[in-house]
Amino acid sequence: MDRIDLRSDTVTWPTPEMREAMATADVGDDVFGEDPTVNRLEAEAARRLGKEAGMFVASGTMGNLTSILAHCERGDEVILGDKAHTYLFEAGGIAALGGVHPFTLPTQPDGTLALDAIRRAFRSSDAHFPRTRLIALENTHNMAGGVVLPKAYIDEVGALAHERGVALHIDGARIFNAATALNCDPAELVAAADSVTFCLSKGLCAPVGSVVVGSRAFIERARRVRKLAGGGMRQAGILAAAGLIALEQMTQRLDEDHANARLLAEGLAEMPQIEVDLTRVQTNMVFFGLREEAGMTADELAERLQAHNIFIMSRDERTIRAVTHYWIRPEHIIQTLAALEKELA
Ligand code: TLP
Repeated sequence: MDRIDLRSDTVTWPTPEMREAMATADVGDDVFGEDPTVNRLEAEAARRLGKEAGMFVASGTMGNLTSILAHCERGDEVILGDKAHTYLFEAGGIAALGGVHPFTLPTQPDGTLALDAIRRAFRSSDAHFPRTRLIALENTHNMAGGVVLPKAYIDEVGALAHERGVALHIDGARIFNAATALNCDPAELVAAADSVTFCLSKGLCAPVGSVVVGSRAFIERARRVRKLAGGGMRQAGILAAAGLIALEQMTQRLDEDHANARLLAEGLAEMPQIEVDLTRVQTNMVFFGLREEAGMTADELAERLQAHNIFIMSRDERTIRAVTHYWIRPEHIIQTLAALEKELA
């Protein structure tokens, strides 16, 4: 990469091995179910996450949209956090395209929704109310700072949902980061979920794509929604070939990104102008705040760093997000810390 781009792990380029695999991929018409590389990717994704079937989609947004619309009818309700990516950053698609009503609960600092709040959010069958059909969690939780939701919590939410005949979806855009941080089998981590979306094109470096996994019946419904949304792709094996490398190999090295995030956070913690909560630096994201004495806003700092060929993302006037990924090496972190020190001096 020609610059130190910490804005997101979505900026990752495909690796040379991915480009090679894409150039030589076996392909077919995936709308006919005939692309062998897509079929392999979907089967492998389902196996890795312990579900019956998978569906390749264009993006994380499309994965969440197709999942939620496959679980819910128009007028049904999904319980989700007020800082959930699906609620904040997916163009209101579940409401706009599916007529699904969001019931938001406060996202807690650890990325969870309080179990009691979930219990209270279930609707009775009174005709005045929408029908509660789904709970959606996010793991890792982006806006909570890339924190990890542990298996015990997911199991509890799953039990609560299933007791009430409600399904559980996980926006696992970065589920392999969560499993890496917890040092657990990703299938175990999401065992209680009825569906999971995860992204190949974030820290896993694939150029495009996400996969939705769940039961065979669920994936059949989700395929219909994908078609409705214009997401039926043809020789998508070109993309799935990179996805297979993402899934098989890139999931094995995420601890390097987590170590780099830690290195960055620990360096930041030593700077008097910066506020960072090290307990929340659990994966590949570092959220940090600028204190008054920094004398500049997050946008101003981001602009100054650009002169050093370093890119970060401001989240609000005082908060910044930096995300590590395959193309960020420890020496880039050292360079970033040096540039920050200079600009904040
Ligand atoms: N997140 C992006 C931006 O939208 C902010 C990022 O840079 O972090 N779920 C989660 C938890 C996500 O973080 C994202 C992307 C998505 C879903 C959507 O994925 P895409 O961008 O592939 O539609």
